[in-house]
Amino acid sequence: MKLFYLPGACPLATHIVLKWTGQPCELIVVSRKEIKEPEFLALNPLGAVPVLKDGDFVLTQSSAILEYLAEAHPDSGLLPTEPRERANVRRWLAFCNADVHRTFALVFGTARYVDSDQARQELVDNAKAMLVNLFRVADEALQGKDWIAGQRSIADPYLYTLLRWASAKEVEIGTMQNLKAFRQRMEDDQGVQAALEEEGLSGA
Ligand SMILES: N[C@@H](CCC(=O)N[C@@H](CS)C(=O)NCC(=O)O)C(=O)O
Repeated sequence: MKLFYLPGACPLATHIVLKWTGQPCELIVVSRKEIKEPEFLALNPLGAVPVLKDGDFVLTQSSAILEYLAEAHPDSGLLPTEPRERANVRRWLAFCNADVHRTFALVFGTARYVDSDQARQELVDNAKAMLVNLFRVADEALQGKDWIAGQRSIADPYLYTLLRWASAKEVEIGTMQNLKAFRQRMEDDQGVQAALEEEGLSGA
Protein backbone atom coordinates (compact mmCIF):
# COMPACT_ATOMS: atom_id res chain seq x y z
CA MET A 1 0.00 0.00 0.00
CA LYS A 2 1.18 3.58 -0.71
CA LEU A 3 0.03 6.89 0.78
CA PHE A 4 0.82 10.11 -1.07
CA TYR A 5 0.93 13.04 1.35
CA LEU A 6 2.00 16.59 2.10
CA PRO A 7 3.43 16.83 5.65
CA GLY A 8 0.86 18.06 8.18
CA ALA A 9 -1.95 18.23 5.60
CA CYS A 10 -5.14 16.16 5.80
CA PRO A 11 -3.40 12.83 4.91
CA LEU A 12 -2.04 12.95 8.48
CA ALA A 13 -5.42 11.53 9.56
CA THR A 14 -4.98 8.57 7.21
CA HIS A 15 -1.38 8.16 8.36
CA ILE A 16 -2.48 7.90 12.00
CA VAL A 17 -5.19 5.37 11.13
CA LEU A 18 -2.56 3.29 9.31
CA LYS A 19 -0.54 3.29 12.54
CA TRP A 20 -3.59 2.41 14.64
CA THR A 21 -4.53 -0.50 12.38
CA GLY A 22 -0.93 -1.62 11.92
CA GLN A 23 -1.17 -1.71 8.14
CA PRO A 24 2.25 -1.47 6.47
CA CYS A 25 2.35 1.40 4.03
CA GLU A 26 4.95 3.18 1.97
CA LEU A 27 4.77 6.93 2.58
CA ILE A 28 5.35 9.05 -0.51
CA VAL A 29 5.87 12.73 0.15
CA VAL A 30 4.83 15.02 -2.70
CA SER A 31 5.19 18.75 -3.22
CA ARG A 32 2.45 21.29 -3.98
CA LYS A 33 3.98 21.60 -7.47
CA GLU A 34 4.05 17.84 -8.12
CA ILE A 35 0.38 17.34 -7.27
CA LYS A 36 -0.58 19.62 -10.18
CA GLU A 37 1.57 17.70 -12.70
CA PRO A 38 0.27 15.03 -15.13
CA GLU A 39 1.76 12.03 -13.31
CA PHE A 40 -0.06 12.85 -10.09
CA LEU A 41 -3.21 14.13 -11.84
CA ALA A 42 -3.50 10.66 -13.37
CA LEU A 43 -3.96 9.39 -9.80
CA ASN A 44 -6.19 12.24 -8.62
CA PRO A 45 -7.57 14.65 -11.23
CA LEU A 46 -8.32 17.08 -8.39
CA GLY A 47 -4.58 17.51 -7.78
CA ALA A 48 -4.90 16.93 -4.04
CA VAL A 49 -3.75 14.56 -1.34
CA PRO A 50 -4.42 12.09 0.18
CA VAL A 51 -4.15 9.40 -2.45
CA LEU A 52 -4.03 5.79 -1.29
CA LYS A 53 -2.84 3.06 -3.64
CA ASP A 54 -3.68 -0.48 -2.60
CA GLY A 55 -2.35 -2.66 -5.40
CA ASP A 56 -4.14 -1.43 -8.51
CA PHE A 57 -6.88 0.24 -6.46
CA VAL A 58 -6.42 4.02 -6.30
CA LEU A 59 -8.57 5.80 -3.74
CA THR A 60 -8.96 9.53 -3.07
CA GLN A 61 -11.07 11.55 -0.61
CA SER A 62 -10.12 11.37 3.07
CA SER A 63 -13.48 10.07 4.29
CA ALA A 64 -13.53 7.21 1.78
CA ILE A 65 -9.92 6.30 2.56
CA LEU A 66 -10.47 6.34 6.33
CA GLU A 67 -13.56 4.14 6.05
CA TYR A 68 -11.76 1.78 3.67
CA LEU A 69 -8.87 1.30 6.10
CA ALA A 70 -11.19 0.83 9.09
CA GLU A 71 -13.33 -1.69 7.22
CA ALA A 72 -10.24 -3.61 6.16
CA HIS A 73 -9.46 -3.92 9.89
CA PRO A 74 -12.82 -4.36 11.64
CA ASP A 75 -11.07 -5.53 14.81
CA SER A 76 -9.64 -2.02 15.23
CA GLY A 77 -13.15 -0.84 16.18
CA LEU A 78 -12.44 2.46 14.41
CA LEU A 79 -15.75 2.23 12.51
CA PRO A 80 -18.31 0.42 14.67
CA THR A 81 -20.86 -1.91 13.08
CA GLU A 82 -23.85 -1.05 15.28
CA PRO A 83 -25.90 1.31 13.02
CA ARG A 84 -26.25 4.25 15.42
CA GLU A 85 -22.64 4.08 16.58
CA ARG A 86 -21.50 3.87 12.95
CA ALA A 87 -23.70 6.81 11.96
CA ASN A 88 -22.31 8.82 14.86
CA VAL A 89 -18.73 8.25 13.67
CA ARG A 90 -19.79 9.27 10.16
CA ARG A 91 -21.48 12.37 11.55
CA TRP A 92 -18.19 13.56 13.08
CA LEU A 93 -16.20 12.52 10.02
CA ALA A 94 -18.54 14.66 7.89
CA PHE A 95 -18.23 17.51 10.39
CA CYS A 96 -14.42 17.37 10.04
CA ASN A 97 -14.37 16.89 6.27
CA ALA A 98 -17.31 18.93 5.00
CA ASP A 99 -17.57 21.67 7.63
CA VAL A 100 -14.23 22.33 9.34
CA HIS A 101 -11.83 21.30 6.55
CA ARG A 102 -13.81 23.23 3.92
CA THR A 103 -13.77 26.35 6.08
CA PHE A 104 -10.01 26.03 6.52
CA ALA A 105 -9.74 25.99 2.71
CA LEU A 106 -10.89 29.62 2.80
CA VAL A 107 -8.03 30.48 5.16
CA PHE A 108 -5.32 28.48 3.37
CA GLY A 109 -6.44 29.19 -0.20
CA THR A 110 -7.81 32.72 0.11
CA ALA A 111 -6.25 33.85 -3.18
CA ARG A 112 -8.40 31.32 -5.05
CA TYR A 113 -11.57 33.03 -3.91
CA VAL A 114 -10.99 36.80 -3.91
CA ASP A 115 -8.56 39.26 -5.49
CA SER A 116 -7.94 42.34 -3.38
CA ASP A 117 -5.90 42.39 -0.17
CA GLN A 118 -8.85 43.86 1.69
CA ALA A 119 -11.22 41.14 0.49
CA ARG A 120 -8.66 38.47 1.39
CA GLN A 121 -8.28 39.81 4.91
CA GLU A 122 -12.05 39.96 5.32
CA LEU A 123 -12.41 36.40 4.06
CA VAL A 124 -9.71 35.08 6.42
CA ASP A 125 -11.19 36.93 9.41
CA ASN A 126 -14.71 35.67 8.69
CA ALA A 127 -13.56 32.10 8.04
CA LYS A 128 -11.57 32.09 11.29
CA ALA A 129 -14.64 33.31 13.18
CA MET A 130 -16.65 30.49 11.60
CA LEU A 131 -13.95 28.02 12.65
CA VAL A 132 -14.16 29.19 16.26
CA ASN A 133 -17.89 28.43 16.19
CA LEU A 134 -17.31 25.02 14.62
CA PHE A 135 -14.61 24.09 17.13
CA ARG A 136 -16.90 25.22 19.95
CA VAL A 137 -19.40 22.57 18.81
CA ALA A 138 -16.67 19.91 18.95
CA ASP A 139 -15.48 21.18 22.35
CA GLU A 140 -18.98 20.87 23.77
CA ALA A 141 -19.42 17.41 22.23
CA LEU A 142 -16.22 16.29 23.97
CA GLN A 143 -17.54 17.21 27.42
CA GLY A 144 -17.12 14.08 29.57
CA LYS A 145 -15.68 12.10 26.64
CA ASP A 146 -12.22 11.02 25.55
CA TRP A 147 -13.07 10.70 21.85
CA ILE A 148 -15.31 12.80 19.61
CA ALA A 149 -17.75 9.98 18.76
CA GLY A 150 -17.68 8.61 22.31
CA GLN A 151 -15.34 5.78 21.39
CA ARG A 152 -12.01 5.99 19.53
CA SER A 153 -12.72 6.14 15.79
CA ILE A 154 -11.49 7.34 12.40
CA ALA A 155 -12.96 10.76 13.21
CA ASP A 156 -10.39 11.42 15.96
CA PRO A 157 -7.25 11.65 13.78
CA TYR A 158 -9.12 14.00 11.45
CA LEU A 159 -10.17 16.26 14.32
CA TYR A 160 -6.61 16.18 15.63
CA THR A 161 -5.20 17.22 12.23
CA LEU A 162 -7.62 20.15 12.13
CA LEU A 163 -6.60 21.23 15.64
CA ARG A 164 -3.01 21.42 14.45
CA TRP A 165 -4.12 23.74 11.65
CA ALA A 166 -6.02 25.87 14.17
CA SER A 167 -2.76 26.43 16.06
CA ALA A 168 -0.82 27.17 12.87
CA LYS A 169 -3.39 29.74 11.73
CA GLU A 170 -4.02 31.22 15.18
CA VAL A 171 -7.69 30.32 15.32
CA GLU A 172 -8.77 31.38 18.80
CA ILE A 173 -9.67 28.14 20.51
CA GLY A 174 -7.22 28.39 23.42
CA THR A 175 -9.97 28.51 26.04
CA MET A 176 -11.60 25.28 24.81
CA GLN A 177 -10.41 22.90 27.49
CA ASN A 178 -11.99 19.71 26.12
CA LEU A 179 -10.24 20.20 22.79
CA LYS A 180 -6.99 20.94 24.59
CA ALA A 181 -7.25 17.69 26.57
CA PHE A 182 -8.21 15.79 23.39
CA ARG A 183 -5.16 17.10 21.55
CA GLN A 184 -2.92 16.06 24.44
CA ARG A 185 -4.57 12.60 24.53
CA MET A 186 -3.78 12.19 20.84
CA GLU A 187 -0.20 13.39 21.28
CA ASP A 188 0.35 10.92 24.12
CA ASP A 189 -0.50 8.11 21.69
CA GLN A 190 2.42 6.13 20.24
CA GLY A 191 0.80 5.77 16.81
CA VAL A 192 0.26 9.51 16.58
CA GLN A 193 3.84 10.14 17.68
CA ALA A 194 5.16 7.72 15.06
CA ALA A 195 3.11 9.36 12.29
CA LEU A 196 4.27 12.85 13.33
CA GLU A 197 7.87 11.70 13.37
CA GLU A 198 7.62 10.15 9.90
CA GLU A 199 6.20 13.42 8.55
CA GLY A 200 9.00 15.42 10.22
CA LEU A 201 6.53 17.09 12.59
CA SER A 202 7.68 15.90 16.02
CA GLY A 203 7.57 18.84 18.42
CA ALA A 204 5.89 21.03 15.77
N1 LIG B 1 -12.05 16.52 -0.30
C1 LIG B 1 -10.66 16.14 -0.25
C2 LIG B 1 -9.85 17.40 0.02
C3 LIG B 1 -8.37 17.13 -0.07
C4 LIG B 1 -7.57 18.39 0.15
O1 LIG B 1 -8.09 19.50 0.28
N2 LIG B 1 -6.26 18.18 0.22
C5 LIG B 1 -5.36 19.31 0.39
C6 LIG B 1 -4.41 19.06 1.55
S1 LIG B 1 -5.25 19.03 3.10
C7 LIG B 1 -4.53 19.47 -0.86
O2 LIG B 1 -4.02 18.52 -1.39
N3 LIG B 1 -4.43 20.72 -1.31
C8 LIG B 1 -3.63 21.04 -2.44
C9 LIG B 1 -4.38 21.87 -3.42
O3 LIG B 1 -5.62 21.87 -3.39
O4 LIG B 1 -3.73 22.50 -4.24
C10 LIG B 1 -10.42 15.10 0.83
O5 LIG B 1 -11.21 15.04 1.77
O6 LIG B 1 -9.48 14.31 0.71
